[in-house]
Amino acid sequence: MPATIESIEAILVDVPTIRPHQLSMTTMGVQSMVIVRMKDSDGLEGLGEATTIGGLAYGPESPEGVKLTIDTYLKPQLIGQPAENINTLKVMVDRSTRGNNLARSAIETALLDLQGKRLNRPVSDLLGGAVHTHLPVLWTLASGDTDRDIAEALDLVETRRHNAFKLKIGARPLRDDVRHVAAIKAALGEQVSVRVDVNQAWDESTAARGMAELQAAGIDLVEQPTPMKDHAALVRLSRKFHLPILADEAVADAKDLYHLAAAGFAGAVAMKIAKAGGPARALEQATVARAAGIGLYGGTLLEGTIGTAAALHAWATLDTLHWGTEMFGPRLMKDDIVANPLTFRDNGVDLPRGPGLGVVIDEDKLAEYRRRT
Ligand code: MUC
Ligand code: MG
Repeated sequence: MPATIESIEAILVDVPTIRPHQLSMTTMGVQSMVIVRMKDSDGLEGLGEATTIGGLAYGPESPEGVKLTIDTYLKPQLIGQPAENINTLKVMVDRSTRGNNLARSAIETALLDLQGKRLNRPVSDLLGGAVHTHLPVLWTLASGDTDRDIAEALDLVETRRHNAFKLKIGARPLRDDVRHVAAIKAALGEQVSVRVDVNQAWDESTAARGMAELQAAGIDLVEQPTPMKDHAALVRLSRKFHLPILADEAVADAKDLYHLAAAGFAGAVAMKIAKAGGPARALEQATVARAAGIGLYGGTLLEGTIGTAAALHAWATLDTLHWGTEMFGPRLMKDDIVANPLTFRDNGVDLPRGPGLGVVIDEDKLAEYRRRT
């Protein structure tokens, strides 16, 4: 008898951040995650996670909405189904559900974790096999204060936690942002890579001025300078500057990337399991990117350890990640709900060992941070 899916629980969890995290659209003091626990008839459990930034400030799915989607729509379809053919289950969900990629990502992750545990293999094996066991990870400086950001970065460089940094800008006038970024780059020096993420805050002419000044300041990469739907602006900017652009909000899945590439975009793409609808779907973008000569980057929506581990299993299957990864989400949070946190060392993170995601829930911590309604 093949194992069937017996129960699915979607749990809202709120963990404070170690400091305010300031983006162009919101400042975070807490991270809210939806943790999925999927049990099968053999007693195995698969874990998944869906996480976004600032409720509805970043994207169209909120943590509360993800829980509702899973509880009301996805769970009733999946209960009682054979758990072992993930593609069949994905086809079923695709037929009944549009959008809702965060919820789908949590479900795909839980199915992969369950399958990995059943087969006693890591999730990366289910995705074709890891070609790396250690991945580079940058850190985001976003305290909102230049001196505090510099002190934070110098400490992380000194302890070999990170040697690349992303600065969140776009909330302040351009002149102030450029001054802030240039001061940090000057303090960190040539050996350290400094990039910026504008999170869509600029119009095209502000972006053109900003990119010229950031190029002169020695910045390596500019992420999503213009609004997500303005593909034409992203294409024009990418052709105007040598400073590369990283497309983030503009590209959720392989189809978005195909359209951007076909329009003439030259640059790189931030893959995210949440945007794409799961680790396997996120990897579909890598195929399009490789065909179009677009660089790859392992992105995050600031997931906790479960979502971060799922993404790492996916990114580890890629030979080249031109811009590394930003899978530091668990370290932005004050605490962890897993018993075996990821190992961050040597400017990167180790791929967790399986079976499955290689992550074990800490029941006491989950009870502590679980949202009480
Ligand atoms: C984003 O837009 O890239 C990733 C790192 C970070 O600090 O924010 C996220 C979202
Ligand atoms: Mg971004």
